[in-house]
Amino acid sequence: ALSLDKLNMCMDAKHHKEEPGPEGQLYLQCAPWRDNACCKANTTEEAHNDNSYLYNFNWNHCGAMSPQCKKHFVQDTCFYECSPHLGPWIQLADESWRKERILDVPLCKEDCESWWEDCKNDFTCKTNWHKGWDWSSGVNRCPANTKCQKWTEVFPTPKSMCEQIWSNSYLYTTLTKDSGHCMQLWFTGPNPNKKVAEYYLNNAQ
Ligand code: FOL
Repeated sequence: ALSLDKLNMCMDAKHHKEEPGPEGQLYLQCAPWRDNACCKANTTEEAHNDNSYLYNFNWNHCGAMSPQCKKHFVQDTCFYECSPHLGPWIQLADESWRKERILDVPLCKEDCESWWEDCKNDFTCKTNWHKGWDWSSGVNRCPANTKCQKWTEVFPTPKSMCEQIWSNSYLYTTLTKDSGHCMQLWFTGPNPNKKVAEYYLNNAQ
């Protein structure tokens, strides 16, 4: 947040570094960010654990989340904690646990759709996973006024899931990875999102 460089900065949130930089040992699914990251190695290890200390968040709040669904939440955590190219979408947040958040990051269609496809046989009780949980046990449980439902009842479309689950962190788009105009959760090699951030900075949304 101290940075004036919107193309290379970290948000002021719970676990982010002040400034991005290389991290040799980023864990498994977070390894693609190792050349330049806002996360520390221990954050990326924790990101792969259930009920991790990052947010004490329980993916298994409606029975065990399937492994194919969980891998997308791990990837989302890597993207959220590690990305140094979210500057154009960083906003002040009015929340106890972070000063800044991301809003309306244009997500590539493939990443949103494969996430929803891999989760569509899972269950959840809430559309917004940021707010309104029962934390009395230390991890989030479904609040009393809710019931576990099929994923597709709670999130009828990929767009509804990608936009609602984290309070509009993401904007659903029909842009594909090859457009260069949407952000990718899944990539190998050099981070393709730097050019995307550059595009949106120059074309002031
Ligand atoms: N991924 C993305 N893409 N964007 C995000 O904003 C994001 N945020 C988290 C994880 N991955 C993300 C953090 N998740 C609570 C719940 C979830 C969470 C962080 C904190 C939580 O404590 N909720 C309380 C309200 C807390 C408060 O606002 O003071 C609750 O009522 O359930």
